[in-house]
Amino acid sequence: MTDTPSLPGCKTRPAMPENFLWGGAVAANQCEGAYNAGGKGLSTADVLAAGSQGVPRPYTDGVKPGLYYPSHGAIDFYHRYKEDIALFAEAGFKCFRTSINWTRIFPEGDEESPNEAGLRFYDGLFGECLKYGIEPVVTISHYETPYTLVKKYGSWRSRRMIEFFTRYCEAIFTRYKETVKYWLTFNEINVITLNPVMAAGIRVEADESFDRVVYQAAHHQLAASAKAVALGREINPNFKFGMMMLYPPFYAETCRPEDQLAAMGAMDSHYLFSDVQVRGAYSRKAINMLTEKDALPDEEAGDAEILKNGTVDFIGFSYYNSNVATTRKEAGFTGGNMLNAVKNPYLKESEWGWAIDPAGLRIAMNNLYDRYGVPVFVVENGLGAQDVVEEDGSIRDPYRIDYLRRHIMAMKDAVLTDGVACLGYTVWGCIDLVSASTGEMKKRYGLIHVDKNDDGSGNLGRRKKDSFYWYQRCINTNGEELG
Ligand code: BGP
Repeated sequence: MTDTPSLPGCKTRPAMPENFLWGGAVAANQCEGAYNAGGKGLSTADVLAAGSQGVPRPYTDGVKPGLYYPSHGAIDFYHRYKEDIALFAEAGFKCFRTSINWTRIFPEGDEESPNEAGLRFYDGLFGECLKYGIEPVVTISHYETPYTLVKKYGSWRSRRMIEFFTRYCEAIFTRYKETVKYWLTFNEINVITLNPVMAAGIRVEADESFDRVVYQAAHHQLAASAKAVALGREINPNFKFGMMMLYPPFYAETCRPEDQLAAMGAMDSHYLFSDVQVRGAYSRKAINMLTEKDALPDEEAGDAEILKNGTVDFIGFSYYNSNVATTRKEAGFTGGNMLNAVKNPYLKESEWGWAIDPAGLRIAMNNLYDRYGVPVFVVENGLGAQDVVEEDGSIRDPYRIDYLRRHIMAMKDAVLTDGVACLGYTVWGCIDLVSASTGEMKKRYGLIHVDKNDDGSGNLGRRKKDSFYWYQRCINTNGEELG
């Protein structure tokens, strides 16, 4: 396994910033459960049945009897958040990233006014964080869309979604304007081109142009995000808005110029999103690429203005694995977050085939900061692995500690040596939760173990893993003690 190669140069800072936001991250649909409590409506996540490694999750037309839907119960964070946040506080979290379940606030999505019970739930949740001095970092839309909006309007295919999303944002910005400062609009907004079902509740039919459908829907999300940012700043000028993208650094497989061009092209398809959200307009290359694909989205008069007025303050991104660009036809593939990756012979892989590459995180941070000059925020990073509960109840997870240690060291290199401005770092799935891609529980990311299995069995008991204590020490020493 390669370690982060050292770059020449000297440290630009002696230590991590004092206000660095160490913490953990989850998504509502992967942990809350209680899918129909408090008047909550059905979301796209609630009609995604369980899959497994290599077996896609069935996206069903409503809830079908006989199928297991992991979001319905998840880890019951809805009823246990007080106990869980107390554990996050014990670990020393400075921030906690979670999302709001849109369908708790607008159960159908197109109502005129919000559901008070849903709003009250998040009053309690954010209040509990603040009680311990934990800053909430809130994703507005994390892989769940009101299912009624899918049925009635075709989800993000429809421009009307901008109006529904804006109404939802107005309700939460107004309600939480004193409790939440950091907002991320859409989780991994670039994933709409890789997994439109998960990201937007859109199933592209065989007789449709995939590119036309997804880039049109993406345009609606980009406009909705920009409108939300502008609206949020009116409601509270102190809000800080971030975009959130999946960032897969692509390495050219060889120094053949064609491979270099392939790597550049692969990255450009992701930068399309960050260019719009950070710079406020589609880039020249994006317009060329979309024109070539015959997928230039229909825009309305005023859209350019909307995008320009709703640029973000920082870039949140997820990082799990790097990828390889090649022009070779016979290249072998392995797993990866949302997109399969070409195998990199220099890297080991997780049990789910995702390449483990700490240096890629340093590269990602540098690339983003060099390109845009706004702070970055590592809002997802972690290792999905199977854990064993020992007879005495302990959970030894040196593999997870090793993964986190090496990624945090790489992040520190980016901050301390390369001078990248970074707001914080949140371990993905700080408490075990449902895997987004497979619906499994056994793919565990947590520092805290939850007694819940793939078939829904388990008593939901929480247990601290070894990695919990390791991360606690890391946070307590502001990233100094990683041994
Ligand atoms: C990201 C998602 C998360 C999360 C994570 C790990 O793409 O934003 O929701 O689940 O990946 O992926 P998985 O759960 O598939 O292992």
